[in-house]
Amino acid sequence: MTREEFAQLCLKKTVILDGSTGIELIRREMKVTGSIESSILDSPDMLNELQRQYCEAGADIILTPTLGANRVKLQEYSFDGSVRELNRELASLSLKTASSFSTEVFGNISSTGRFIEPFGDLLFDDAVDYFREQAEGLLEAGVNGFFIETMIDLQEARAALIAVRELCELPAVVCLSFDKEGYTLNGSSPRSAVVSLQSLGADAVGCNCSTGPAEMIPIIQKMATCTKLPLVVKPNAGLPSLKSGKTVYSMDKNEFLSYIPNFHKSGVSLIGGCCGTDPGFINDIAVQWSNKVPLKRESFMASAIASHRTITQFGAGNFTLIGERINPTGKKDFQKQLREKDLTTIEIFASEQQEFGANVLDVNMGLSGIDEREMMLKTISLLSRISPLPLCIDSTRPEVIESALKLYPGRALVNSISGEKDRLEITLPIAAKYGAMLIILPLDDNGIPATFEARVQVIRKIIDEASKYGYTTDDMVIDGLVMTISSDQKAAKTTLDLINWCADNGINSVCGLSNVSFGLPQRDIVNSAFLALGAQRGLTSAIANPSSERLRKIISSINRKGCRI
Ligand code: THG
Repeated sequence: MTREEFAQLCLKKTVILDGSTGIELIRREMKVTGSIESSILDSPDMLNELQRQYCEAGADIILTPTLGANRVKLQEYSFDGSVRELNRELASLSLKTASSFSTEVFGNISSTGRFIEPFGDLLFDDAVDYFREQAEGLLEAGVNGFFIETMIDLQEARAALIAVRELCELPAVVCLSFDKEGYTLNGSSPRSAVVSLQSLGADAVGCNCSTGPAEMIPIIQKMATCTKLPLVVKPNAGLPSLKSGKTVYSMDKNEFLSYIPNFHKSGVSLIGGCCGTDPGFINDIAVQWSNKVPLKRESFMASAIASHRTITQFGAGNFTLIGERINPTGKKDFQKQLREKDLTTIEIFASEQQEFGANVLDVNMGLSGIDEREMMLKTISLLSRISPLPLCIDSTRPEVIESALKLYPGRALVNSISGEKDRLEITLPIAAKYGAMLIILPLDDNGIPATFEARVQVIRKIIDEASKYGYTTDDMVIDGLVMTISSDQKAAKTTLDLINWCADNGINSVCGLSNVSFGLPQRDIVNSAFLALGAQRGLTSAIANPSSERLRKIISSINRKGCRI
């Protein structure tokens, strides 16, 4: 099944998924020794019987019984065989059963049970390797797509999706598990999750397990506001309890079914069940919903970046303030600290800038005599844990950007892509792989074009190049390239004209506001005056120092009036 075919299917009908596999097999008294996955290999007939029932019930997609078939989980059961082979064999069983039906088989990937850096000690690269190994086995069997689910950590979901995308262009669905309050175990929000996963190339996003259907409705509604992707729900049949030594789920299929109209209204396209559901549930869902066309979702939030907790949207009438301070340029004490790998000031800059209303934090670790990559990673790791604000990764070095984007548990803004050859050939594909949003600098290997027209030409070329990786102008913020006014007054006018051009073309714009006043006294006044001029031309964001009260007042007046004063 191609990604396009999957997208079409999700538009055409409510896609019916299967219900519980492992739990249902245990309820049917499958003999378990070691992991459920290896036990299934010993009872292939029981799996065949269950999956045949799901296909007969009307499931459009069933999942391979490989939920825990990753190296880390299997090691808990002292599994010493080949992870790839186990996945291939299990997937082959499902594919064989489904071959008599028009049902697709998606390879199921789930949590390792460990937390990944920056939230835990499992290295991100190692996690990607474990998921790649599993996905390779599933692919060898010939699965039609992937279903990454029950993820309690956005970072782990990212790792699994990146592994799948490194291997193939098959459809990939990603579901996380949220608690009653609507966050994953380590605090990822539904909006952050979908913004991040959409940018990494997921084909559908949603939630499964953990709670019953009632708690999933507000989560899905939040997701629907900021993704254009099809939405998925796979609730548990209520909450589990122990009855005479057996785990039972509180909800019967009629009660479960009573929530589905609400899911439909909230924009869900794919429905199945998780723990406690069985072919009877899926049969009734299919009978009532299979022929219903999912709701058309018209608008969604474009131009959003995300930390693992919150999102920031560029444009849409709000001015975005990117705090400039985590940058050693011109700060002697901070430079000394960075040379000693001391992050105290970074922590202070992060919280001060947030208090002063920053919506994003720029992080620049460009300083001679330090390991820029190491310090960038330390900073991202710290900020991901202590600050809710999304990050703007400010570096000229592709290897720094690559490591930073990999580690960042969200969708970052890359600062920046220009028309220079190495930026287009090296940095742009890296940014695309990790789904970053881009700051576009209108300069190329010949330097900064002097005229407005020549700058627009460079921008058009970069937009063209980026579109080859699936980028649209919604994923870009164009930099007006502010220079100090003390050396060239004409340059400021070119910058303003470019901002105007962005506004006329509906593209977001940014400027490094403090550049304008380098070498001048009373910098705050000059910066503020230039912000007002930019706002008048439709500027939608600035990299600036949020501690200036004058600046903040101008921003609040922009926000009151819409983007153009
Ligand atoms: N465009 C893009 N990114 C950028 C810039 C840009 N990143 C860097 C820079 N320009 C924007 N950031 C800063 C950060 C600090 C200063 C200026 C621009 C600055 N620092 C004071 C100094 O050097 O004297 C120190 C002030 C302090 O102590 O806070 O001026 O244009 N895409």
